[in-house]
Amino acid sequence: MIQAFIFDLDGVLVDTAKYHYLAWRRLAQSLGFDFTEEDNERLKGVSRMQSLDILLSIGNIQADEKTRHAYAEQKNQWYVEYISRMGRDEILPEADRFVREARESGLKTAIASASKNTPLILERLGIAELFDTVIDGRITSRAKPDPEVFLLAAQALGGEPTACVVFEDAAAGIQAARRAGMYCVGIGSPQQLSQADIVIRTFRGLSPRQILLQLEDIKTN
Ligand code: B16
Ligand code: MG
Repeated sequence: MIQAFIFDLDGVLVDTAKYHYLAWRRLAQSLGFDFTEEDNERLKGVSRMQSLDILLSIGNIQADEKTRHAYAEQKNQWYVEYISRMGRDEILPEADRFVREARESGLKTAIASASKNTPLILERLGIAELFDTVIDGRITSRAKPDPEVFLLAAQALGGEPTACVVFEDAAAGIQAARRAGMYCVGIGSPQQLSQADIVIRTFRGLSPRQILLQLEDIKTN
């Protein structure tokens, strides 16, 4: 029986990808090259240092360890500037209502995100109290597609991985959920997220019960 819903943050509950993009593009431009929205797609769900390495390879730039950390720090300062101005209106459509309903129906809820800025984002959106536990990039040592973040969330909730459903927008996150032995609902395009058990475009008009029924159908067929 499903006992918990585990939510990725960026791209599932809030669209911070646009702020990551603005900050990465600012860094690229300061280094003398351009960074497109298409390039930014490659960074979704990927850790900060891995994202930097992808960006530097696009600009064909080599940098030593110290310089790489300085670049990442600069990008993060700009990113934090942007997200500090976010408000509740930036919660993705009906995502908070969906989480609230899941809790009311007796499910446990968790955040499992690669972002070290998770506490700031939850505070800006005013949704921290909707989650029993928060596992994020400050705690984990291995990035998605490694299952660590989801396994730690299940452990903190006291549930078996097979009793958890993960909500993810990134292919690497879906892979991580599968490796953790969990069900996975993709948020986005069915073509890009074909490894998920179910793919939805948005939480709009959707109830936790509908998700549970669809997963039940998959199990029995
Ligand atoms: P930060 P998620 C991920 O969050 C983002 O999708 C990814 O673009 C970002 O690089 C990563 O967090 C690290 O974020 O620089 O704030 O620590 O999708 O796992 O919630
Ligand atoms: Mg994400």
